[in-house]
Amino acid sequence: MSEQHQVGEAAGPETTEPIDGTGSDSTGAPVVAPTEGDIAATYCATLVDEWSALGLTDAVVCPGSRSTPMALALALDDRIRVHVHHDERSGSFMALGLGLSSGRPAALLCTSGTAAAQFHAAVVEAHQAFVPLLVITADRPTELHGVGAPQTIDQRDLYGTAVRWYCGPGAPAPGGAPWWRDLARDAFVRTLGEHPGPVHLNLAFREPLIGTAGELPPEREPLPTPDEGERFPTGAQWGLPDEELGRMADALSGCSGVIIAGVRAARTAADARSVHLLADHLGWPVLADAASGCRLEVRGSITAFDGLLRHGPFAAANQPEVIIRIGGLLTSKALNAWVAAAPAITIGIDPFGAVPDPDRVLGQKIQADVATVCDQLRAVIRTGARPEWREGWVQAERRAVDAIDSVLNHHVEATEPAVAVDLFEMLSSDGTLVLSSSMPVRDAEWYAPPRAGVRVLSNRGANGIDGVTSTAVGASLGGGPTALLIGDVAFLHDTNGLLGLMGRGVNLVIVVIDNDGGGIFSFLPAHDELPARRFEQLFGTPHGVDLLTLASAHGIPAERVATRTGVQAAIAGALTRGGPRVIVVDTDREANRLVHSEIHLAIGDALDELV
Ligand SMILES: Cc1ncc(C[n+]2csc(CCOP(=O)(O)OP(=O)(O)O)c2C)c(N)n1
Ligand SMILES: [Mg+2]
Repeated sequence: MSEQHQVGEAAGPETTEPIDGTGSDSTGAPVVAPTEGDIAATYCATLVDEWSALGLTDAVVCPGSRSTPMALALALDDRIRVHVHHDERSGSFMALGLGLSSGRPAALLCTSGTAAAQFHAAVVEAHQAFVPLLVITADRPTELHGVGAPQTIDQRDLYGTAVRWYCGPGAPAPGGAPWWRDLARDAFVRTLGEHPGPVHLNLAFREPLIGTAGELPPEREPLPTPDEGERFPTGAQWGLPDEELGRMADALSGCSGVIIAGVRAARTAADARSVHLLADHLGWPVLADAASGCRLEVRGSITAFDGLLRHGPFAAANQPEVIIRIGGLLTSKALNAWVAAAPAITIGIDPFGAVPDPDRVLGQKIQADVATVCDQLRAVIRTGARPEWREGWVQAERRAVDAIDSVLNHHVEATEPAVAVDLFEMLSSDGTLVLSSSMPVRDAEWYAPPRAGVRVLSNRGANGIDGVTSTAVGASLGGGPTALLIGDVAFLHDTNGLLGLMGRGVNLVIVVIDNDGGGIFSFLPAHDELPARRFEQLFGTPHGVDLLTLASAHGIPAERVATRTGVQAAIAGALTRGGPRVIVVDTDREANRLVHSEIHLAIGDALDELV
């Protein structure tokens, strides 16, 4: 439940002020009492000062009047980079992207009214994906509620259960000053708690909204800051207690098993190393999502698991006795069905205690630090699987990867899987790749090569196709080359993500797969069961929008390509030139369905030869 917190109005004034707002000091000189604007300016400067001290570096500010005191305070603090965004929905996803890539909350500010409601989708994503986010909505003071004041809605608990904390402290009054820094700390620290996520401060301001900040309340003892290089909140820092470790070691010892690494399974390179060291020790393969941090170029790292497990004989012949799942859910239905049907002990490990389990297959959920548990298990387990167990997976992986390559190499035209593969291969190893929901995330999961160092991000908390461009823009604000792989519908959903992009000083290559609609639906039963016209109307949803013109309207250089070499040249050029660029890749939904079938068949044939 959200808490209410009164630090402003509830606290009486510290000093008595004359009614007319004037008085005199001890020397008899006239003293002008602070206006509401001055109080708000001091209050906001205090919150911002405290947040800066705690490590806030970025704020996304959406224009509006009621938020003036906070907008000015953020802009006046040299330690904070202010990113202005016209559109609250895109702006909120930009703040989400900042938090997703840095592991630190960005501040997100808007005026009162429906502007605040526009943040909701990003707040939900931040909630479900454990992304820290400091949401600040401006509001009218209490006396303007319920009387039809313009641009006034009920903003209390606006985001419901999606926030870690809600606080509506009322309009500031000088008497509350001793608690202003506490309010700032409470909000900031809660974004980074055991379960990082969004916090909502609903700050009321009275007119006048512009004033001069006075002396700030004294600073507090600094809080410990996270270790240098710790990019993400790490959740649980502990491992398994001895007794549980013993039980788990017994269960794993001598068994043939797999580790399935989903999104953000490894939050650091050390996590990934520990996962692979344990897998090596046990003689198990690691089935690693492209966004897991565990897809490394090492023996036993399996990338083509979707294709392998679509092949019935392989899936049946390679039943594990134990499955360890780390990180988010994978999109591969073949993999998830194989896990659900496996007569295996299935254990989930997650530092936030949040391993997704929609099929209810987990026999045990462990909230612990991934690297610590892996290291502990490696130290106590003596016997691994038979060597043939992992060898079977390694051989099959090699065959499957060759099969994928050879199918893709036969296509001169741009194919969607090849675009994913090429983008992964071409991005420099200090780069960040953002994947949109729908086919981009799947093509990357199923076909992307291992790329150590490349950071892969996507909105997998709620799997929306909204705010994806803005998420990538937010991620790119952290510096370093960033690429986005996105479908045309998702791109259209967030064209306002392009607002102001040329002025944001980022290196962002946006690769739009333009199949004129929702390509993913061609893989669903509706594609075969509905008349073609009905399918196109409700699922295919062609739009015919010229995406190049759209990019040009924002002054963003853009080009359209239709061949694989064209795609490669465009990506190479964009990465070399830097800055924002849109590359629109022409594909066809029906052809995409066929190329995926071609790949599955080729993998099947390659595996048949193995037996
Ligand atoms: C906000 C939101 N609306 C709708 C959906 C449902 N949805 C999932 S994929 C998709 C189509 C996406 O099309 P596109 O981005 O072009 O990718 P493609 O399927 O062509 O790969 C839709 C509408 C969603 N996930 N999120
Ligand atoms: Mg599409």
